[in-house]
Amino acid sequence: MSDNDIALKPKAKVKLKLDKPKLYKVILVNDDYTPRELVIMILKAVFHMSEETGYRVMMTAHKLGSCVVVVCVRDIAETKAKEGIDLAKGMGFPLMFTTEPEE
Ligand code: TYC
Repeated sequence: MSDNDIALKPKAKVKLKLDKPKLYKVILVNDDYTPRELVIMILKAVFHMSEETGYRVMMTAHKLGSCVVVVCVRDIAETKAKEGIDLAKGMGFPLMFTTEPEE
């Protein structure tokens, strides 16, 4: 090795190990007061569902008591749930969305 040579030491490899984010379910909860059509309208507006998917999700919650709407990261899940609740509330209905961690 001449004097001009620079001994290149291999750089320590930086390996970022990111934990995969925990996922949360947004759950639509049935009630006796919110009109079916309004539930579908909110599912379409907040969760970008088609009329048909909105109808099926609404009817599942109506018959079984609740239905998972979407699974996503916590921040988005909580924001979407709040948007749905607030839209219904603004029209005087008690529609509820909850969030819970996926197993
Ligand atoms: N049960 C309501 C009715 O008969 C409709 C409804 C469905 C409300 C699903 C909430 O999450 C719900 N008008």
